[in-house]
Order: sequence, then C-alpha cells, then structure tokens
Amino acid sequence: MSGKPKLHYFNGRGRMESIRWLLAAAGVEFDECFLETRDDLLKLQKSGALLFQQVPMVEIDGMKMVQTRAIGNYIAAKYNLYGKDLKERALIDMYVEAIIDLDELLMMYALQPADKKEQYLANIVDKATNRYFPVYEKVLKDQGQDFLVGNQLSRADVQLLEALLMAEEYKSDILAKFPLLQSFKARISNVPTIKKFLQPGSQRKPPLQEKDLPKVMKIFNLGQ
Ligand SMILES: N[C@@H](CCC(=O)N[C@@H](CS)C(=O)NCC(=O)O)C(=O)O
Repeated sequence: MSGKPKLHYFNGRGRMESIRWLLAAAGVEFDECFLETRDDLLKLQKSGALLFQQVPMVEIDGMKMVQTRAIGNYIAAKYNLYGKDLKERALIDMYVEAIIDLDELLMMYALQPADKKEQYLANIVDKATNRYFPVYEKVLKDQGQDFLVGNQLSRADVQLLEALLMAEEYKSDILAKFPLLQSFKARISNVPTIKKFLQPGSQRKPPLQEKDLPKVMKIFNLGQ
C-alpha cells in the first residue's frame, strides 16, 4: 500500500486546496481520489469513512481525517510548519484563521447569483484591502524578517501566499498598495517546494469554472 496521503474531494479547490498547498510546501507527495458524482459522495458516506459525512477527507498515517482545520493542524505540526513554541503557534493560528475567513469569502463568490456578483466582488476587495492585507503588511514590517512568524517558513506564509494569489485572480492589482506583501509573494513563491507547486502540471487546482459549478452543486446538494 502507498504511504502517501490520499485526498478525497472533488477535482477543484474548495476546502481541500489549502491542504494541497500545505502538503506541497512540506514536499510531501499525495494521491487524490476525486468525487465525480453525488453517488460517489453517498458511497463514501455509506462506507463509514466520513466521521461527519463530509469531505475533505484525508487518509494519512492510518487515520481517515476530516475537518479541514484539523487536517491542516496535523500536517502543519507534523512537517514543522507550526512555529517553534506555543506563542508562535498562537500567532500562526490567528493569522491563518483570518486567512480562512478571506478564503471563504473568495470561495463563495462563484455561488453568488449573477446580479449580486459585482456587489459581492466589491465587498471582497474592501475586506481584503482594508481589513486583512494591512494587518499582514504591518506584521511583515514589524517582524523585519522573511516570514510572518519567527525566522522560518510556517503554514501562515503558505496559506497567505495561496490567498494572495487567489485574490489577484479577482483583481490583478489588489496588492498595489502593499509593497511588503508584493515582495513576500515573490519570496515565498520561490521556496523550492512551492515553486514546484506553482508550475503547470502540479496538483494545484485552477479557479472553479462557471461550467463546472452545476456538477459541484449536484455533488454537495447545494442550492436545494
Ligand atoms: N467544517 C467542515 C465543513 C466541511 C463541508 O462543509 N464539506 C462539504 C463540501 S466542501 C460537504 O461535504 N458537504 C456535504 C454534506 O454536508 O453533506 C470542514 O471544514 O471540513
């Protein structure tokens, strides 16, 4: 049996993408099993593999882990992406929780009705540039280091880079007023494992295409 973690989700970003990023940043190879239909999800649910009947689910170290945050915490702790002590970990947790809030805002854009999309996008840009990015810009300034926390790469760096790149997909100049975030982006993108993940052909997923939305909504029974 392969010792690689096995990720169960649909073939898109959603809640699994940050897990893919963390594993890739840690240099861990992983396999993926994609849900293509609602039946695939029902089968997985019936098999007893999903503690709360939900994905993401990751088979790792003999466990069938669910709950995105728990999976992320485990990977970060296992691969030394979680700071050097409890206080660093507390900072990392605060930064990551805010990044997850922003990620969720971005993720829900695709589900907005056409006539609400413009207003929703304006809210994304407002929250990103007025609530979240100024904090990380200041953290980098005050830290004066290459990383958000301490002097080594942590999951906060990995997950912030993921969010920055995603935010740029919505508005290409969204980082214009944040010079330290721009240099952070360039620097962390150059970490060898991350650089590799950013190359075409990696397991990084593209933004959800409009045409794939009905399939995803069907799998998860959304909008019913
Ligand atoms: N708190 C859970 C939420 C998971 C969740 O909402 N998963 C959705 C797909 S992204 C799902 O499995 N929906 C099917 C269902 O709830 O029956 C996590 O973070 O993993």
